[in-house]
Parts: sequence; C-alpha cells; structure tokens
Amino acid sequence: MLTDINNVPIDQALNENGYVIVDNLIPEDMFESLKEACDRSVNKARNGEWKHCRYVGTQFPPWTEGTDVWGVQHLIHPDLKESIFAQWYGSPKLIEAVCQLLKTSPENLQMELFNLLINPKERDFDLTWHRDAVPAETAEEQEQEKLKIPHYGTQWNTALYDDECLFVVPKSHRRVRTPEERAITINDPKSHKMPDQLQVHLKPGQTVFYDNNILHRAAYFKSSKRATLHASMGTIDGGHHRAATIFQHGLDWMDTDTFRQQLPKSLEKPYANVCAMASRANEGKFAVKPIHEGL
Ligand SMILES: O=C(O)CCC(=O)C(=O)O
Ligand SMILES: [Fe+2]
Repeated sequence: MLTDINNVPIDQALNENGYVIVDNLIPEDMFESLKEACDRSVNKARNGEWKHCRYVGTQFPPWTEGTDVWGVQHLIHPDLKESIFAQWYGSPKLIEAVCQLLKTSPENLQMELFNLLINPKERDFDLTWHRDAVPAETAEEQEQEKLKIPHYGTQWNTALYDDECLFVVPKSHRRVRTPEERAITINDPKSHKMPDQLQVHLKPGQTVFYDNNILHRAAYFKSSKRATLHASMGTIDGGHHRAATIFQHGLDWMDTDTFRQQLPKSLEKPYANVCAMASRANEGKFAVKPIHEGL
C-alpha cells in the first residue's frame, strides 16, 4: 500500500482532500531520460515542429491559435518518437498508485491522456480558477448534479523540476461553490485571494494526484523552468462522461497501427480498454467536441 508524504494512504488522502502528494513514482533510471525527452519535445513545440500544443491565451481545448507554448500534447504520440514516455506511463509503481487510487486492478485500467506542462517563453500566464468538468457559469443545481457523477479515473502532475504553479482549494472537489467562490470563478477568475487556497509545492520527482473537480488554478512563470508530466488514467467503468472528458483532446492518432505497434506490453490492456470505451460511448471515435467550447 502506498502512502503520501504525510504517511496517509494515498486513496484516503485524495478522497478526503481532493489532492495528494506522493514521492518517487519515477524510477531513478528513468529520470534523466525523461528530462532529456522533455527538452527535445519542448524544443520541437517551441520551434513549431510539433503542432499539438497548448498556447498562451487559451485555457481549454481546442488550442488553435498562438505561438507561446504552455503545454505539449500527446507525449506518447508515435510521431514524437520518444518511447520513454510510454515506458513510464506503463511503469509498475505508477500503475500501482493508480490502481490503489481507483480501487481496481491493472487489467481494468484504461489508457488516456499524457501531456507536458511547461513554462512559457514570452510572458507569464495564469489559468483561471476552474473545475475541469464543470464550467464556471453552471447553475448551482446543475453543479450539484455534475459533482455527483463519478470520475472512474484520476489525473496527476509529476514534476521533473521544482514546481509551485498549482493552487487548489482543499476539500472543494465534491461540494458546490460557496457564494464567494462562485463570484470569484465568474467575475475575478485569476484572483490571488481565493479563500483557503493552497499553493502546491512539488520537488523534482514528486507527484500530485488531484480530483479534476477540485477548485484549482495555475500560474505559469516564464522565468522558472517547468517540465511537469500531466497525465490521466481511467477504469473500464467510465461511461460517456469520461469519454467526453478524454476524447475532447482529440486522440484519433491512437487509433492507428503505428501507435499499436510501439506500445509497451504493460499498456496493451489499458489500450484495449480505451478502444472499448470509444466503441461503447462514442461509435469508435477517439475525438469529440470540447466541453468548454463556446463558453
Ligand atoms: O498547470 C497545472 O498544474 C494545472 C493545469 C490544469 O489545471 C488543466 O490543464 O486543466
Ligand atoms: Fe484543470
């Protein structure tokens, strides 16, 4: 059983607080290779060679405009040719942590998103306070309903360098916003004065798992190197809600022979499971329209 930096079982901590920090989910012999692969990928993203990027000025998918990159998308895309990312995504300790959090076993895991969050080059950039799957304008009653939908998945940030970019409101992942929080998310969404906000400090090699409906924001500083692996995995119980969250990122490149041929053994079942979700929830398609589009 894995415990967090305070010796609390990770599933208990995530459940209670909406986030949990864990040490050492990167095997020592992968650390340098991951940093090097990130450097190469970031270079490609910044010089325009890699088109799957998040650009400063836009928070949610789709990212169609911009030049200053704050995220490199699809690290396990075959065209990026960086096999270390898939090796780590399928590595035993990480899989163990994810299974403990989702209370499931490896054969029920589903492969999902794997991206990289980086410091912009040209200007500092703030993400607004948000929940990933509940837009700020959502009315209270609907918010309550949406917060009841189980996730059947988890997401995490694993820092390769010191990372102090993420802010969360602990324990906010299952309750509706207070009137003050609602006012901030709608009228002053980059506020630095959210009540009970907590800045997450990650040392290199530390991971924060967080409920994607915890109230959170992030501050991106051009002067401070960030390369933080940002990924998610689900379980086979995820229905069309999970499919909507995942496939809004456009994963049709996963539905190719080139991708299938280079998968490590440990990801074969998680891949079969994501294909099954696409068939069940989405007529086999790996891309759907973005949740926040048009808001
Ligand atoms: O930058 C971060 O740590 C958080 C990113 C985030 O909240 C998101 O991509 O939805
Ligand atoms: Fe988010």
